[in-house]
Amino acid sequence: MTSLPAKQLEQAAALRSRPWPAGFLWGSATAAAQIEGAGHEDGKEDSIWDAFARVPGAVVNGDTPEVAVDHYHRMPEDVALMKSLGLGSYRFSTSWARIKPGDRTVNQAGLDFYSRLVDELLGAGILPWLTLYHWDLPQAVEEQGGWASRDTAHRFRDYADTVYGALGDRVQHWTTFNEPFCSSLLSYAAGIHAPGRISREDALAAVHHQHLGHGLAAGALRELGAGNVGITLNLSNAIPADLTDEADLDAARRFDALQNRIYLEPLLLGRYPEDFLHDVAGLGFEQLVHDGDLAAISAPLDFLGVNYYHDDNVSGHPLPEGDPGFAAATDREVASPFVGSEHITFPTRGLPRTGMDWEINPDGLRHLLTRLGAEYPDLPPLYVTENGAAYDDEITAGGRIHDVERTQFVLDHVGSVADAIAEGADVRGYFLWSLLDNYEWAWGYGKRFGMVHVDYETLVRTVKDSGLVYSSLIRNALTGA
Ligand code: IFM
Repeated sequence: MTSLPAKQLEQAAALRSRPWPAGFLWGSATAAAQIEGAGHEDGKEDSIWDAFARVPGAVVNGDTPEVAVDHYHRMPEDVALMKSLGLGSYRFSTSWARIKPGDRTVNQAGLDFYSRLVDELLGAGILPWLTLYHWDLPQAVEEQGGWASRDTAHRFRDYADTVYGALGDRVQHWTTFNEPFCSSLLSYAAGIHAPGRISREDALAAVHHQHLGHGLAAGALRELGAGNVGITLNLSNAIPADLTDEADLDAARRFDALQNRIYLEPLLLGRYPEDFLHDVAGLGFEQLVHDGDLAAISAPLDFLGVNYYHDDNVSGHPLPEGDPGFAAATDREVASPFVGSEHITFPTRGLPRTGMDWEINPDGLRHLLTRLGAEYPDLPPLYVTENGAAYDDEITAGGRIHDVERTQFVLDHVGSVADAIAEGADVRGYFLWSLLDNYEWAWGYGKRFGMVHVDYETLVRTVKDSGLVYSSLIRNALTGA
């Protein structure tokens, strides 16, 4: 700790003394396909990410999730690491393709792995926070239609049932989906995530069928006795580049619908946004929504997970010459197919950026958390289920990783959560993304988000300075020191 910049040490000390609500959860998050490896061991079969990674050019460097960071074999060591960091909770996902390979029969070895993980966590005093779907659909299900098929929602409910049957006696917190924006629009319209489809109709079907899968699975979990069932959304503040420009205002409205409201409104209000339905008229969306679907989708949530990385500065005009744009625009251009000929662009605001080229604006997190409460009166308790930053890390000769920028990112965003709470937002936990460096999807292993560095040759784990600071922060916040 002594080699940390004085300003960061002071900031960490000040954060510890903010009035964190009793029982506030401090955790970290990962996802199965990003860390487990053992891609085809003990009965696991292809997920869409195994298949997508084999498509030439789909993933940077041709990186695959086959080995990842070998968490499947190093799980006890990783849980010991979590314990040493003082984590109160660990958010992980289960792999459908490991538990029900090809969605045919239950693979006991797959279930056993998660059962051992849960036992290990509980033994270490760490609360397990389970996500059922973090993007790794069994490839066989994709070949039968994937999320464009309504049947996949029913299969997902059955898979949820299976996982609950094995772990429901010990896991209290159940998240159905992680970031359906990515697993529908980015995956089926933009083609940049598995399965790599480029079809507006399929993407819209994926949106609704994932909502339906959530509703069916949440209902089944509750019937089986689950007490804490929720979903995690990746939300953003859509900021019109020029508040006086009609085209920018309209682009921000459309972007806000696709990134935020087409998830929030069905879940919290039992309807799809009118303006979105108008924008996609003619693409068959309304025919996908059957009687009873929205009632199932909008059954009360016990919590809403919010993943926040950046805001989006939105314009309805072509980028000015020389403006490289906000790099996330390559993802966000997913919005464009739904809005006719007019483009949505993301002009630079001159803010600092992370290694993903994402803008850094910590106050955006405070703004998002407080405005959700204002816009949705029946909002359930919120948990920040992901927040973090990728940077190029270097190990010093002394074996340390002085990730000053990531440390600053974490301190500033945790401060922003404290500000939101002070303004009345009901936020009950914060999970840093990510515990370990891992497989960053189509960006492969080049983007490191971990508070723990992983040497991809030796798989040795080394806690970075950001991990040391986070650990000190949460230990003291927990004890009120
Ligand atoms: O790595 C991802 C994670 O799987 C989902 N949320 C965003 C992270 C960083 O891109």
